Amino acid sequence: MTQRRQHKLILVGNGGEGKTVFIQRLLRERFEKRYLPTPTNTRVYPIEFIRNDEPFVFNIWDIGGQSVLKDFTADYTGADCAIIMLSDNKNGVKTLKTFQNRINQYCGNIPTLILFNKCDLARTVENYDQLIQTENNVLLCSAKNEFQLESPFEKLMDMMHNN
Ligand SMILES: Nc1nc2c(ncn2[C@@H]2O[C@H](COP(=O)(O)OP(=O)(O)OP(=O)(O)O)[C@@H](O)[C@H]2O)c(=O)[nH]1
Ligand SMILES: [Mg+2]
Repeated sequence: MTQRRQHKLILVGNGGEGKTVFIQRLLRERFEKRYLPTPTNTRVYPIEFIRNDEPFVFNIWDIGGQSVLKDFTADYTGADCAIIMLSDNKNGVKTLKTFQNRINQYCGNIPTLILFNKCDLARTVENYDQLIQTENNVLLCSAKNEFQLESPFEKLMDMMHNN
């Protein structure tokens, strides 16, 4: 019998980078223009992909970025992969190390992708160009334009396979 592979994926980043809207677009919902900060109760979205003809389920934990100063670390427990979302905000790049350290501290050395959302904005592409000089596993997407919404998961599956 085929086993469904279940993985806990934490989606983290500063408030307003587009984490929730990105998930909504993956789920084929309309683009939400307003910024509605995710409240303190983290929501989990199971999303299934097919890998080598077998189901591969990411349970995506959408962790509100406004809560970064609160003790949200309980949500990190047991994650086996992570996406740190950045976008046009320069502060996001500055706080990247904070998220990386936090993930290392609570989850160990799990496969972690840095995803620049809002690549429809020039400032995002500038931030991306700067970061790829020093970091590996960095991708661009746009939740607004539905550009590369699934590639991050293909990449993560590759990273997990090679881990
Ligand atoms: N231009 C542009 N705007 C986007 C894109 N994705 C999201 N946004 C906008 O970014 C804002 C924040 O989106 P959210 O998804 O709520 O951000 P978040 O990261 O979940 O924020 P927190 O829940 O506070 O952590 C909204 O106004 C969205 O319309 C994108 O690809 N391009
Ligand atoms: Mg949110």
